[in-house]
Amino acid sequence: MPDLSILQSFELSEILSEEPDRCRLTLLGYLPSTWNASTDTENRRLRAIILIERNAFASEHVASFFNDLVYKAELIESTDIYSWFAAWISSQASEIKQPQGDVKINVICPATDVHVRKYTKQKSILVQETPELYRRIIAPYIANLPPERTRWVTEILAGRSEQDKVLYSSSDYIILPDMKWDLHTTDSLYLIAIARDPTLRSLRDLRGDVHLSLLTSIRQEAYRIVGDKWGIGRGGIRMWIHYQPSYYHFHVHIVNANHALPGMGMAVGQAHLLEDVIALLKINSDVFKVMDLTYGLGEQHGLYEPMKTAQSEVDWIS
Ligand code: M7G
Repeated sequence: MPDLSILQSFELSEILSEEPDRCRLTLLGYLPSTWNASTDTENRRLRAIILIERNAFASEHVASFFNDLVYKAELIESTDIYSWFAAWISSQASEIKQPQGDVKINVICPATDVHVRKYTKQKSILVQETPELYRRIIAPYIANLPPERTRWVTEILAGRSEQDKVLYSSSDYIILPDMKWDLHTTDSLYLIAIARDPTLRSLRDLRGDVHLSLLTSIRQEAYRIVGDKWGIGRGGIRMWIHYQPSYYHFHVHIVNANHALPGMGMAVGQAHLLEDVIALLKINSDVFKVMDLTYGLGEQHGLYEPMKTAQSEVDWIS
């Protein structure tokens, strides 16, 4: 009967696959022949493949999660109301501790109603935003957002936060690790480039004659950084711009090209590939001023009701 004591004699020879997004490792190695009584005992060891996968957290135990389960937590970084930690979930794990922790804990405190709505599971619909709807609904919505919403950005740009993490800084933009990244796992590498210009709010504001040099410079520096620091070559990162974003201070997501999971903000419509944005702006400097943009909106989003109502005025289906 296979048991843990035999499993503990596993000799690792190769890691076949690392899937940090799925919290899964696939290992190749050897187990003692006692693992399988029916095998020829002359063979002292048997080749074995082992898949290790972290199970989902059971919601019924979550109330005692911090008391009973999390053994130790180290702050990775903190900006404004956002903090993120690497945490270890047993004392033994801390002895053979993985530097990135067993779990990553993100804390938003104090959380606003907008945060609560953003993180609530919800259904979405697709809406089509014409330039006219942008002027009438989206632009006033952005203009009325409280400045606290993007205080984390101003803290970073003013040099008051996350300064030891900054990977590149110029008079136009800054590149640093995104709060979604554990800072260790290259396969899930996630950086963010933030423009310094506070008047550049979203994809809609991009103009070829003004912003192409900013976008191509971000692309070039991002590749230089990931090449120098993590040995990632050409084609090894995927860069995108969200529309609608959560934060209306222009930024570009820079992510390992092999890191792609549903729920990571890569939905068609929401994520616009930086390469495509550059190509479109080269064709027409004003493309984002005149183009219809179609994207999903969750029913908790502040734009959901007005945009849903306005859809009767947009004939994009028939
Ligand atoms: P977004 O497209 O506006 O919205 O991206 P999303 O959060 O729905 O993707 C904002 C990006 O900034 C996200 O990838 C966040 O993880 C990242 N981010 C947010 N905050 C509050 C911080 C922060 O304080 N520090 C860093 N480094 N990244 C952040």
